[in-house]
Amino acid sequence: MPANLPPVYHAAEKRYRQANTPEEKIEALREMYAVMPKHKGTDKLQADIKRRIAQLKEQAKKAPVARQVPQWVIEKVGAGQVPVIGPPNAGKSALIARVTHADVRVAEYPFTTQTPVPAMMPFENIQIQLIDTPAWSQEFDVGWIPELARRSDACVLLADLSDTGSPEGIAYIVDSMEARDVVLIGRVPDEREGFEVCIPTLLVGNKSESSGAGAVLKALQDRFADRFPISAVSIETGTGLEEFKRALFNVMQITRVFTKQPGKEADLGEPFVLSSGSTVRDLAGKIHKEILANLRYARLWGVSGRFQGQRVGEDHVLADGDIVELHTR
Ligand SMILES: Nc1nc2c(ncn2[C@@H]2O[C@H](COP(=O)(O)OP(=O)(O)OP(=O)(O)O)[C@@H](O)[C@H]2O)c(=O)[nH]1
Ligand SMILES: [Mg+2]
Repeated sequence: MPANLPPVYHAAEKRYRQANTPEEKIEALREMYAVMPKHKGTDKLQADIKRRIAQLKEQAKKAPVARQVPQWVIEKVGAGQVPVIGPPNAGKSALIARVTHADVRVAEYPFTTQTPVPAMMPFENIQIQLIDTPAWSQEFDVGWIPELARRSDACVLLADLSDTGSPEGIAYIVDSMEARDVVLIGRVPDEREGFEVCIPTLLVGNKSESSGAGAVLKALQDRFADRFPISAVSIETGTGLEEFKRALFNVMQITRVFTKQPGKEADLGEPFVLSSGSTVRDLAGKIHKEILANLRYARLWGVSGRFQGQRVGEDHVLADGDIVELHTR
């Protein structure tokens, strides 16, 4: 039976996922419980929420002091936060060094990277915040990487095409994430239930110039093509890097819109970044709550209007590249 959870539930659930302290988590869970419909279809979820609240209360009792912000809580800047995750030596740091201006350590030996390092990758008119992460494999399970991924806007899974063990290495990471309720998936389904969080993910095979790379790429495609979009790059030769950026942008499901004042030229500098499916109302809320409260209608120039200057209501779904003039009371 579908649970038909209301939007307020999903909003509270998002707060739960992004909460940093047990108290914040408990508060969000209580709200989720309060607003959810109580019927047979939600029995399991109700029990699950109660169990989680009880566990968190126990936890809070045991560790009342540790108030430090964990190292994986990195302030989000730009159009989205995207950890680059993968087995040892795949080239995670090399990728970040190549597409951003960050000075990260690249080395032949595994387990070079120890802490998460953020770096901005320019793409067209936006900046995407990539995060370098330590290697993750069966030999070395990095417990906080799922927590980083859970809070992120998208992930890059990086595989080494010169290593025939890559499909196994990637499968290990995907499964370990799922065991922690983080589902990496190419396209996030519209409807979901329970505590799993789905993170849009691009699988990238690196070292495509190495011998045997074709066969490893094929093995990755056979195993993961119905789950993730897959790109191949060679950081060494630069092959595929532009396609990688576009593929990541596509996975992130972003809509970029520009705003304009009545009677003036549009500001085509930095766009507002919204998630796909966002409406005129979402844009107004992102700009200012006063504008949201007094919103009457919008005029559109660009992709999603039927004609230039078309008047649309607040439910109108915006398209990438739209220019929007908001009219308030
Ligand atoms: N042949 C080849 N080697 C590459 C390529 N990209 C990176 N490498 C090499 O792969 C090795 C590992 O690169 P890193 O960027 O340190 O890999 P990492 O995934 O960050 O590794 P850890 O931090 O140890 O997990 C280095 O010797 C790089 O020079 C590539 O496209 N082709
Ligand atoms: Mg590294």
